Amino acid sequence: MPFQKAICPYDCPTTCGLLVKTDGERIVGVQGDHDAPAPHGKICAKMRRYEKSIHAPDRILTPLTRVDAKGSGRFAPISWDEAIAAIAAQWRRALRESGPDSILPFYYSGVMSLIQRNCGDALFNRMGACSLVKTLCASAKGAGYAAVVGKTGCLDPRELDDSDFFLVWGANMKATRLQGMANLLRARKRGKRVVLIESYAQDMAPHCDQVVLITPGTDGALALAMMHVLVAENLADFDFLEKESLGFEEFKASLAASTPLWAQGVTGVPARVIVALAREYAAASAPAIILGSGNSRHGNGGMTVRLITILSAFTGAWKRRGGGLCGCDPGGGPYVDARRITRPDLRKNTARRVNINKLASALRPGQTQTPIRCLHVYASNPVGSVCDQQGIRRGLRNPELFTVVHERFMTDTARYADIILPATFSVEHTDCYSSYGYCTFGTAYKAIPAPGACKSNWDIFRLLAQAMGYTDSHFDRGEEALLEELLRHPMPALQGLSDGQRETLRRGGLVSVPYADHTAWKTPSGKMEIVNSALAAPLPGYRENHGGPYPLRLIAAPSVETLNSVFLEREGLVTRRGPMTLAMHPGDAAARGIADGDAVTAHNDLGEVPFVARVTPLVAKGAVAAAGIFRASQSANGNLVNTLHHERLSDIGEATTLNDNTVEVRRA
Ligand SMILES: Nc1nc2c(c(=O)[nH]1)N[C@H]1C(S)=C(S)[C@@H](COP(=O)(O)OP(=O)(O)OC[C@H]3O[C@@H](n4cnc5c(=O)[nH]c(N)nc54)[C@H](O)[C@@H]3O)O[C@H]1N2
Ligand SMILES: Nc1nc2c(c(=O)[nH]1)N[C@H]1C(S)=C(S)[C@@H](COP(=O)(O)OP(=O)(O)OC[C@H]3O[C@@H](n4cnc5c(=O)[nH]c(N)nc54)[C@H](O)[C@@H]3O)O[C@H]1N2
Ligand code: SF4
Ligand SMILES: [Mo]
Repeated sequence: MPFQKAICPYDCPTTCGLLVKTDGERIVGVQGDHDAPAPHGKICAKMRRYEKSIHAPDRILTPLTRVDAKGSGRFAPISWDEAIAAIAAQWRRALRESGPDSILPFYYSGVMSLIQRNCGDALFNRMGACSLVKTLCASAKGAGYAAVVGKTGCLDPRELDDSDFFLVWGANMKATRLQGMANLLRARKRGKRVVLIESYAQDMAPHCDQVVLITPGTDGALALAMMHVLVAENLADFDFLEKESLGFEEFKASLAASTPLWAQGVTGVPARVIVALAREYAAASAPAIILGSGNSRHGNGGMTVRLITILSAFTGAWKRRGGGLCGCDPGGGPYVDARRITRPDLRKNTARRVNINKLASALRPGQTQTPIRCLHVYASNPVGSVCDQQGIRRGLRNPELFTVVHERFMTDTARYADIILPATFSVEHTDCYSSYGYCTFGTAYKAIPAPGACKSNWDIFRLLAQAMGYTDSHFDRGEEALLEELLRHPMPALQGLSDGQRETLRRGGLVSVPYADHTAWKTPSGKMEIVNSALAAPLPGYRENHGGPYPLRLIAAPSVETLNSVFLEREGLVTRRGPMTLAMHPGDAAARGIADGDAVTAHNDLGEVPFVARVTPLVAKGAVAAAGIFRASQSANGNLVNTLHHERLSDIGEATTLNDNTVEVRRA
């Protein structure tokens, strides 16, 4: 039985290379691809049995039409012709009666390969429909980083073996960074220290030498106090900062007030720990800060990342291999010209922008703006992943709204669809992949036929374009032709590939792309912009997050066993993960008469969510943490943690603030 190269399609910075064994019809085995540059043949437990997802008994195999109330999950099979005609008829009516602002395409990160993820844009650009502002993940992190260093690449993860000290800052690497975890384990074996700065350290504590628990949303104050110590004790690289940055003198003066004692009051981290941490950081030659995305998902998230980025350069670590900030954009990309997929040139109007985090508001009836009449969801499960779950459900129940969902499973969003279209798995379509964590790019070709009537996102959008009478030749081409075009017109970052690497891409597989140039600041001023006059707050400083009136700060954390809503079809993984838990500090639990394992209810002004309490000293005092996205059927009242998330956006980057909500918790 032959093996074929494939690539993990999910929203994970590792983008592992896979080898899939087929019998021509089905996938019968999956393993890591040892030729892949990252992570050299390792894959996580979730993907080791990928075939169980692909051939799951509850997979949706035909188009479906709703036969009962919205949300009931009761559907009957229909043909593709019927489904496409019904959708086109609804769109035509909405366009005629309410205009293109009434049609909202909605997608996020279910599939991360470039064509299948982005291909709907071409159709909706041609239609003139709303444009979704896709900031559900780490846009505040990206904006905060870019505010200081522009497009300069961050510390390349391929250098981590040269780092001599690790500050894992709000990153659950065990869940989210498989390859970086290998660097960390090697480093510890060689006696290098790893310090974790976390609000919820359950998974990472065993892999670190020291755990610093911090009140969620206050990391900026810790970074400031560390820089205060570096200046006060003459440990900063003043030469480097004066020569390479804009605004260092002004910033240095402002640091006087950010004493460790002040930061202790804000962060809950003892002042002596802050001082020791700053000294240890300065004593390292090439310290690596590995920055997760959790602390950017706050009202002050962009500012927090600005401050941590400045700290990462404060001792001149950026000059040395292995030193600096890892986990932002390693630079070099983009590798292919995405406009060839999304076709912004097909749009003739100015798009109505709808922020993904404000879906509940967009669907709320009785607004001044044009009501959304048609919602088209693909590669996303907003009922589980987007804030204000109850608001979204109210919107989806509106009988005036026509909802289409492309899916592989009956998700909590699909249950509200009028029509469901059966989507493919990665091994059933062709595409290219660009890793967002490691500097790799790859291609993977269809390995098995799609089962039943399943079709890829692009094939579905091509049918819809045809039904709408859009005759642009773009919609005539299959994904193979589109991929060929992308590879024929590589962006500069892919132009330096060797003949062997180009052959790998032609046949399927991943290549390690050339190192980006990290030596010159790619900012408007050509310097590192500590003070950035283009921002509303040019001089960085501590800002409070949104917070709220309830006593406990709620954060949502990734789960090792699942990946957002992906893998919820896998009974083994879901069973190992267990019930919906809420981690609480022993002091906070005792104050409420809560013991480990108790049924509890978390509530705020948006609603109530049932959990099982996990009482642990590995969560910061005053914080509660809910890991993973679940199915509504696993919740006693059907509500998931995103019931408790507000729509509020971050300071810069228009991003989610899903870690910035407050709740009260009581025994159920
Ligand atoms: N197994 C698994 N893999 C995944 C995912 C998953 O859910 N499970 N998710 C995928 C996705 S979508 C992404 S974006 C990536 C990255 O996924 P992310 O969800 O961004 O995960 P991390 O970057 O590891 O960072 C999250 C960490 O931030 C912590 N945190 C939250 N708020 C704060 C705070 O204010 N301060 C500090 N110091 N810590 C805080 C949380 O406790 C958590 O450990 O991983 C991807 N890979
Ligand atoms: N409570 C809580 N909320 C979160 C997070 C959290 O950790 N906790 N994480 C946040 C983050 S970082 C992110 S990135 C977002 C992710 O939010 P979403 O982008 O909504 O991702 P998922 O919830 O995983 O839903 C993706 C869906 O896409 C489907 N899918 C997979 N492949 C394909 C395909 O090829 N075609 C089609 N049509 N569908 C496909 C899957 O079956 C799945 O149901 O959620 C955010 N929300
Ligand atoms: S989910 Fe992440 S770690 Fe697992 S195989 Fe995919 S890319 Fe690799
Ligand atoms: Mo994400």
